[in-house]
Amino acid sequence: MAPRLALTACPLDCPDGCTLQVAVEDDQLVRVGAAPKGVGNPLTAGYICAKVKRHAQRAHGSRRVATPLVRVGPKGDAAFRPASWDEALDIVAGRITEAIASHGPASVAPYLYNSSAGVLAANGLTPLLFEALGTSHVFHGICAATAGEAWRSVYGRMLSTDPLDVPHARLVVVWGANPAVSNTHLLPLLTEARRRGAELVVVDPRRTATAARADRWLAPRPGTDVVLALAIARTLSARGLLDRDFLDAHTVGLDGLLAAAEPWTAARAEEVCGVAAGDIEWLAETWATVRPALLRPGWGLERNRNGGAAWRAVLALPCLVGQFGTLGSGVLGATSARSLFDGRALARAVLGDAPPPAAARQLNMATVADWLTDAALDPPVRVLVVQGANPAATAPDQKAVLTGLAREDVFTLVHEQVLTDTARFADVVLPATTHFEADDLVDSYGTYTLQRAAPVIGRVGQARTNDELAAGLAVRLGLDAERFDPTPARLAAIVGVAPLPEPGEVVPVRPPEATVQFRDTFPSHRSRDTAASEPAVRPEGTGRARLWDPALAPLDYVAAPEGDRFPLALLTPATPRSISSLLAEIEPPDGGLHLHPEDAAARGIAEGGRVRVWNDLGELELEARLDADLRPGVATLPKGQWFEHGDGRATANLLAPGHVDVLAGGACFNDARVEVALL
Ligand SMILES: Nc1nc2c(c(=O)[nH]1)N[C@H]1C(S)=C(S)[C@@H](COP(=O)(O)OP(=O)(O)OC[C@H]3O[C@@H](n4cnc5c(=O)[nH]c(N)nc54)[C@H](O)[C@@H]3O)O[C@H]1N2
Ligand SMILES: Nc1nc2c(c(=O)[nH]1)N[C@H]1C(S)=C(S)[C@@H](COP(=O)(O)OP(=O)(O)OC[C@H]3O[C@@H](n4cnc5c(=O)[nH]c(N)nc54)[C@H](O)[C@@H]3O)O[C@H]1N2
Ligand code: SF4
Ligand SMILES: [Mo]
Repeated sequence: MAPRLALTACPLDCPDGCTLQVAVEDDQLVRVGAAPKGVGNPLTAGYICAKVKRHAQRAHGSRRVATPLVRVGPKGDAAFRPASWDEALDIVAGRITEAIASHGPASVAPYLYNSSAGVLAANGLTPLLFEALGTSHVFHGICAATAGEAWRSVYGRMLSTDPLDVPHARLVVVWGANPAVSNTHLLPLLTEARRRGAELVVVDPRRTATAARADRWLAPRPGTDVVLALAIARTLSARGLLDRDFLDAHTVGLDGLLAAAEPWTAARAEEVCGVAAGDIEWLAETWATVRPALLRPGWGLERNRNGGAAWRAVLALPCLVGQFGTLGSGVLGATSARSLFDGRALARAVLGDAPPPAAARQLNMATVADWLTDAALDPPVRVLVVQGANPAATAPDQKAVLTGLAREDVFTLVHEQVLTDTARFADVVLPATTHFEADDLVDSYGTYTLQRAAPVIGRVGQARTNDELAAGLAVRLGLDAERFDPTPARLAAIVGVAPLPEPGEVVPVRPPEATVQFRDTFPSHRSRDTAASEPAVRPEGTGRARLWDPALAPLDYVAAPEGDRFPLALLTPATPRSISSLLAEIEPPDGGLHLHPEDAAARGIAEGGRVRVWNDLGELELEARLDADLRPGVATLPKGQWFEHGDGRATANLLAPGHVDVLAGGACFNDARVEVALL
């Protein structure tokens, strides 16, 4: 019999939101591919990435968690016995009850990320279960927190430009993003814009595959973008290139921004950023004159101590030159539909109208290494619940994270699809469904689409969804079973999506004719403190961009304190092999340490040589790769490695520092500074 074809959607933490077509035989996925052209999300355009083509190997692979597991050996050894769901849930509920009785609800820490899960799995019953219990809240500082807060500070709730409008641009500035790897379906749109005459500028310390397609590549030293952006602002002002009409009509805070920019002449900026003054001036002039211009900032901008300042300064630039109001102008930010759902409606339906328990203790994913090892934390963490995340491999300061995960006095539940490096440390592992086995919705942060991921195969092993897990715990913890009913159609209806879209159907989240910023969507800061300068007379939703906010930290540049001890900046960019650590186990990224040939030569290192790379946090032993596409002083290792890759004992995250950005508490992976030597 020929395999059965079915449509679904990809929920992985990738901006593209592809519509998938899978082939199924004997209830097994035999192929994962793209939906035919013309079906589903137009951005998919008939192709998907290579890694998701391998997703069947993951869904049915030997690493899949098939049954609940209960630890029988030392933590970290992955010695488990199988158990029934009932037994495992009883154990977990018992430990949560004990922790609450002995140390209060804040002693329970739910590390719930689910950025590669569907909308319901991520925003459904599990966070509400822990809200109902009044446990600690674990903030998503691991990614995009800084970028999101910067966007809110400048543009409030203004929507992103629609990526489908990219071909209308005549200038595209891609800053700290590498869409050739991490947003591959944007590339054809960039190519189309270039075919129609657009200039592409890429700002990245590496000559990425995106930079290789660009007309100009500017390579700042990592973490110095705030200086580069302020120097552009100063150049625009000094040369009379500011769009005064736009600024007067649509912004506040120009004087504050220009005061912050005043010290940064192009020449002084060149010293700090390593970008030639002439290039800085060229970009300022080009941005002011080539119209329409589009900015696509990336998350590479945020992963350092200056990330918030950099994002805020970069986001202000299009306002200085008035690059808004027409198709092909504006800023491509996150398009997530989740914010359009009525999340509070679900909270009311599940939790009732009772006021939530007293403000929960806030913990941060980005500092898990600290709080999980902090002997003085009051109350201490007694139960850690990890769902939709793999902190052993993905959080900074890995050595401390592992010390925390190995604590005997912390009971750890991991709800997972596969036996990750984190799951190996669990007391109980519960098997999770993949999106091929469960009913859910898929939105994306790089397209204005909402789609259905309906089950295309039966459950693998005894896998359960996140909402089913929450329901199972809720009844054992004395909460109302009906309110915690995990039926997907019920949950979707409550948040405002009824009926569920058909597989392959796309619910447009934003009207196609209303995608232009400062024409169809405007900044709005109404949800935050309303500054005195906020024009109250404007109609709803037509507020101003806030170029500078006196309530926030100054737009300062802080140099890395390591100085000469650790002269190389270690970046850990996304690779085509994985989405974070997901799928890296199938075909791992090359684990070699990339070094610029000059940096290698200065240390007597040749291609393939065994090196040690270290800082105060740890040391890895790896093979060297000479890479002339880096700017000198920059080294790279792949994001998303498992322990078994590369060094074989730890990953790049061993060397990533645990401090956070001041704006939003975002992780600073790319502040890793290292030294390298031949072994
Ligand atoms: N294939 C693939 N796709 C992915 C992911 C993946 O792991 N693999 N991850 C997904 C996720 S979770 C996210 S958040 C996004 C991330 O998407 P991106 O932001 O595109 O990804 P990154 O690789 O983190 O960073 C982008 C670029 O920033 C550069 N960079 C690093 N530091 C600096 C700096 O200080 N200044 C400047 N200007 N550039 C800098 C890096 O060299 C890199 O090329 O991608 C998503 N898509
Ligand atoms: N060195 C370095 N580290 C980084 C970064 C970096 O740039 N450099 N980038 C960071 C970024 S951008 C991000 S987003 C984070 C990601 O950090 P994490 O979210 O911790 O990492 P993932 O690998 O995405 O892990 C997600 C896990 O969720 C599981 N999962 C998927 N769907 C479901 C579901 O429906 N239910 C359940 N229960 N589980 C599910 C997957 O099997 C996978 O193991 O990593 C960060 N780590
Ligand atoms: S990971 Fe991204 S590019 Fe790959 S199939 Fe999923 S949405 Fe598409
Ligand atoms: Mo991310």
